[in-house]
Amino acid sequence: MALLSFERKYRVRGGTLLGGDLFDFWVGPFYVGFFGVTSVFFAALGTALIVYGAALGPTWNIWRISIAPPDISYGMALAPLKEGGLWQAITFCALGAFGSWALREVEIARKLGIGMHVPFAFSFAILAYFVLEVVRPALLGAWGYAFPYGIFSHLEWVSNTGYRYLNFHYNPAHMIAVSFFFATTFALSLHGSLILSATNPGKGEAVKTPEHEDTFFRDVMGYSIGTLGIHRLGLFLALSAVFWSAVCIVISGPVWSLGWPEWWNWWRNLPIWG
Ligand code: 07D
Ligand code: 07D
Repeated sequence: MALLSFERKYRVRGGTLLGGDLFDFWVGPFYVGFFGVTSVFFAALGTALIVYGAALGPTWNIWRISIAPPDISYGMALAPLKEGGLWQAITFCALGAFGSWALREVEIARKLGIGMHVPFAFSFAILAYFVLEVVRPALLGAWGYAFPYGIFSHLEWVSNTGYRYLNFHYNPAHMIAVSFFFATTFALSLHGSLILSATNPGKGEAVKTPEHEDTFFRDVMGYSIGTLGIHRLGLFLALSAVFWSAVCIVISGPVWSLGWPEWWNWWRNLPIWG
């Protein structure tokens, strides 16, 4: 079925979580829905607040614009707009927009009768963001521990927070997260290249089947995970990467406040060394 006739067939009412028929329509190719409206609302308001923050100065340089969270002295309290309140409002809008986007994905998946894998996956990214901006600051007692909204300033935050623990590479959960990120790109490069090799044969040659793909890996390493399995593995690797990232940052401070290299002293302190 061609894409456009497929869309016509499946563009039917129902499957919404909220709003019933009210927002159950499309604008061009985009499904709207109640959560489409809230997504646009929060994203527009959040962006407008970032532009307002930029207008307060001191720069319009896109790389250097930065909207910082309140000073540590405010704790978890609400701060005046120009002293971090803006950051708090933007964070609220960001969470509203990300959450709405995930729920809109749920509504679309329900309409199509497909699984919830996409919103489930996106919710891991939202979790990482929520941990960075809300959970860890709350555990440490101040919004000031969150990262600022700016292209370069958020990199400063990552570097400063990393060096606060001397060498962040020694954080064991960071190691696991990094390894999962590397494993994700490894799996995707194997999968992408394999699929292209089978579906883009030389001129005049027939497109090859999944049997060819499976046989390639059985010949290479004795085992093929299979056509469905590779996608399960990919999703598992990618979500594990983000999950362990969230773990690595939430334990930095709330659980371990010394340098990460020192954490490894448990190894030297094992009684087996005599
Ligand atoms: C390719 C999907 C498309 C998404 C894109 C991002 C914005 C922000 C905001 C002007 C892979 C669109 C960007 C809407 C504009 C303003 C105020 C996803 C793809 C293209 N970072 N980070 C970037 C965000 C954090 C880190 C780039 C967001 C944490 C490092 C972009 C968040 C830590 C480096 C960006 C976030 C961290 C970057 C490219 C939220 C740990 C880089 C992103 C909401 C996770 C790289 C100058 C990309 C860079 C980079 C956006 C959070 C570390 C500006 C939206 C605090 C080390 N980050 N980041 O391609 O070049 O993602 O920075 O949590 O080196 Mg970041
Ligand atoms: C938070 C993004 C969420 C995004 C959302 C969507 C829009 C819409 C619209 C495009 C989590 C946003 C969408 C805005 C866009 C349109 C139209 C993703 C998030 C909700 N590190 N490190 C990580 C590596 C070092 C440090 C994670 C590597 C140094 C700190 C990952 C190296 C020091 C933190 C990682 C390295 C240090 C991290 C990031 C190498 C600095 C974190 C991925 C090779 C001196 C962060 C939860 C992530 C973290 C994090 C990798 C080096 C410090 C595992 C490969 C030694 C402080 N590092 N790091 O989490 O865990 O994505 O965050 O050197 O906080 Mg690290």
